[in-house]
Order: sequence, then structure tokens, then C-alpha cells
Amino acid sequence: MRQYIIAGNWKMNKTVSESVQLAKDIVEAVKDVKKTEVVIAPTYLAAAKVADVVKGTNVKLAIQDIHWKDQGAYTGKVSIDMVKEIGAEYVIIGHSEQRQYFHETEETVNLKVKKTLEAGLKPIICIGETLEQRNGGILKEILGLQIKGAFKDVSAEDAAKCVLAYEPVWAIGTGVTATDEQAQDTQAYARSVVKEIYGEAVAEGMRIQYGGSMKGANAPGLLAQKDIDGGLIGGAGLKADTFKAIIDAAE
Ligand code: 3PY
Repeated sequence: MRQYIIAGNWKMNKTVSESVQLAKDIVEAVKDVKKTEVVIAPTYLAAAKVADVVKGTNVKLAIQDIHWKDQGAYTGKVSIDMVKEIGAEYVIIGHSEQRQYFHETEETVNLKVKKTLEAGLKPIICIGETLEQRNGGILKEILGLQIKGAFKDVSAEDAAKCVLAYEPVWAIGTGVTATDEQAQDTQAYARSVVKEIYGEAVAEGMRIQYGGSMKGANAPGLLAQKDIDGGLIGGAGLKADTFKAIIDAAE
């Protein structure tokens, strides 16, 4: 049985004080949650303060991205050691917004995945197709390239520590959600690619989140699907009650 993982990706939202308040509200809202793994990903600026809020609670910290180099002249970036020191457990890698606006490629995703694993943290690797790719009939090809690219030279033992997040680009921040069936079919395909690379045990153990306008209303249908093991949540993760509604569907 795979444990559900619900992660709030706060993106570029909330000031530091707002982030601390939201983290406090979420900690309070989920204090009785037992079965679901709850994760929040604030901005870099707020991360250290949010880490203090979630310490010793059942809420875990994720960082929205890292650089794969250990240190140096990389203005605007943070290293895995910085992230590790504040107690983050997960790193979101390859989000479509990174791919779309900040030149993320299969190669940089792979470098970040390997650096994260090397440091003992766990990658949440985002994959997903654009509407043009889906309509053009190359969905499987794109997902195959993304998954194989992310896991290049990653051992089965390390791959087993990763989470995949399937986020159809056309459903991110648009209010449009993939239907339960579309999400299930695509995630089953993603799992089959993992199986092709690593075999049955790793594929069956790997958690695959759905992301893209998941909210309390559509979470029960999505989470009931066999190959959907949680959610990477955008807008609904920015308020404790809407985030909790999704967690309730997982519990
Ligand atoms: C969304 O649901 O908008 C996301 O991109 C979550 O990462």
C-alpha cells in the first residue's frame, strides 16, 4: 500500500510573515492527520522560518527548486546543503513553470535529482504534457522522455525514494482539471515507464501525485484512482481549509 502524499506548492505566493501564519494554520488543521504525508513548499525566503514552525509536527518541508552545484557564482540560486541545513525533506524538481519560463531541461532535471538524492533528500519530480503535445498524439513520447531523462544514471535504490508528480500543463493554474480517467490512464502509463526502467517492485512502490487544479471538490474522484497517490497542490494549498479538504479526501 502506497501512502498518500499531499504537497502544497506555494509557488511565488505569500510574504514571510504570511507564510509563517499559513504554516501555523496548516499545522493546526492537520494535527490529527495520521495516514497521509503532508508537505508544504514555501518560497526560499520564507523556508527557514516555516521550517521552525513545522519542526516536530506531522508537516514536512519541501523546497521549490535547487541548483545542482554545491556552491559558487550562481546568482539567485540555492544549494542542496542550504536546503538540508534548515531541515527540508523534499525538493520539487522540473515543475512545468521551471521548464516553461526558466530553461529547465531533461539534463538539468537529472542533475538536480542526482544532487538531491546524494544529499539524502527526496525529489518530487514533475512531469506533464502541454495541450499541443496531448492533441498532437505525443503524450506518451513526452512522458517517456521526461521520466527516462530524470532517472538517467539513478540507481533503483535511489529511484525508490523519489515521488513523481504528473501535472498536465493545460491544467495548471487554469481551473481545468484532467478527468479522473485521463489522470488515471496517464499515471498508469507513467508507472509502466518506471517499470520498464526499474522493474515491478520500484514501479509499484513509487508514489505518483496528480497536480493541476486539484481541490476539495475533485480530490475524492482523483484520489480514488488506482495510480494516483496524492496531489501536488497549487492554489488550494494557499489556505489551510482548502488544503485540509484535499487531505481529508486522502484520509
Ligand atoms: C497547480 O496545481 O497549479 C500546480 O502547479 C501544483 O504544483
